[in-house]
Amino acid sequence: MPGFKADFLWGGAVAAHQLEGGWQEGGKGVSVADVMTAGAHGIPREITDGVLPGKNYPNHDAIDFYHRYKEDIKLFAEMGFKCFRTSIAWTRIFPKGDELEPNEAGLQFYDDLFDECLKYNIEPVITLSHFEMPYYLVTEYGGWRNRKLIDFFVRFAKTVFTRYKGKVKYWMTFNEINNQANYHEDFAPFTNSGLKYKEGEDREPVMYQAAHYELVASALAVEAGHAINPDFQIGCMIAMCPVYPLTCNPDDMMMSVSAMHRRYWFTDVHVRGYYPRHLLNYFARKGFNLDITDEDLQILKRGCVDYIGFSYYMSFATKATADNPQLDYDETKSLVKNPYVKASDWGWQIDPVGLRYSLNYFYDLYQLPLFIVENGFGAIDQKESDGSVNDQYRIEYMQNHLREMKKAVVEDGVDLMGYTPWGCIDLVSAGTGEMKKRYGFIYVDKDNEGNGTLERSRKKSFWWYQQTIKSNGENL
Ligand code: P53
Repeated sequence: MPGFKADFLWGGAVAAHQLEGGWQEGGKGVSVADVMTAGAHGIPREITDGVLPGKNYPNHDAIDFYHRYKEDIKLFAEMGFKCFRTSIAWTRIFPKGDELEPNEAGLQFYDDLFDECLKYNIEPVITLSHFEMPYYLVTEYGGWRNRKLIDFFVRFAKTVFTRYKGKVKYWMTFNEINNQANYHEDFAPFTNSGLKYKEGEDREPVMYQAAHYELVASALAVEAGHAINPDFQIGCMIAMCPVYPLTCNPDDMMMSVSAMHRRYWFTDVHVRGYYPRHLLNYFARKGFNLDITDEDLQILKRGCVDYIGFSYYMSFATKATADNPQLDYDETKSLVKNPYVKASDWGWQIDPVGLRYSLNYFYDLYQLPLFIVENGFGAIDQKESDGSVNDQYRIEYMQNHLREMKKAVVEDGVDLMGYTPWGCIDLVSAGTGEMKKRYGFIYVDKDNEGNGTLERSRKKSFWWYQQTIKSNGENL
């Protein structure tokens, strides 16, 4: 039976702000991640007005990858990584975001980091904006509610495309751009788009406006990137949580279609270069008057992505209710528990079949190469007295997902480029700011309060993943 391609990109994924630390080193500016405190499951992270004394900001030091990347990449190489997904912290390159000239120390850091990867034949896979835009752009410009952000982002993109055109081939523009479909909570609008809502403001059109500017900026970046190096592969990055109908009641099925429309129209624009009709009709019904120019619509057509990068952790479920005849989707109210699957300690529903479903969903719709750029199990790990971590539950989670991924490739014929599990080394959780929600194959000695030696050690899953890569998935 055929398996994965010979050049399948096995690797791991992280994001700059969740592991680098060094938040004030090398001329780095303050990012949106630097003003978020630590929360927990059910306790949202606080977004403070700047960096305040006496608060715990876990991203400031993170796991000190900024100083330890050589040691960490060596461990990735030992596992056999073919690629390593990380992001470039925008604030290392343009500390405030609106400068005309980049910060050389920041550029040099990523030169060194990419050289270290290439030394082991590990391909860097780079996200341009992963929840870490300059905080200055929030306070001075209102974040992505401001059209000026397009120019700032494109300048940043062109700068790094040009600088690393011989070192990086695989890129993504905006991490999980569709998280902000959940605009009722503060986290996603802030981390995606630097949006701080005003009291009583109608949040929804602001989100659509910000997302539109980002999609235009993404398209301009794709166009510029292809001109800088025609070999570049530039993708989008979508948070894929398929929304199932709770039952086969036709109304539940239509509610699921509506929910999928609200969460995944972003992919349509990235891939096809135009807005789906259902969304334009929705804007009209809601009376949203958005700044979308004819020139923008031309740009979207010119900057279609080369592949679809996506994260997959869980599936959702929804049902129709009598008080919602228009099937409007509100992520804080419309989701129900799926009785057929279990959930993690953080309430994330574990659904390996949903990964096969997601791969088929994307491939049926778009026929573009797919890249699973995040997947994994956030769990509490117990370090034994001999220093080992027996994370069999993580191995099981991944094995079950990889088996479904393999069926999608071998049986369903999906074109899959690679697989980079999230947090291949323990790092700061995006959603909660915790250290104890661990994803890694590599354990990092640090706790929620910031105590620990930062020492790295191999978990049981390290050896399992090493074997998986070595056999190109034959051992699954
Ligand atoms: P944490 C929500 C739903 C799906 C993925 O998340 C998400 C989120 C945001 O929390 O984020 C992605 O750390 C994101 C990573 C993040 C990872 O999933 O909350 O791209 O930055 O760390 C896992 O457990």
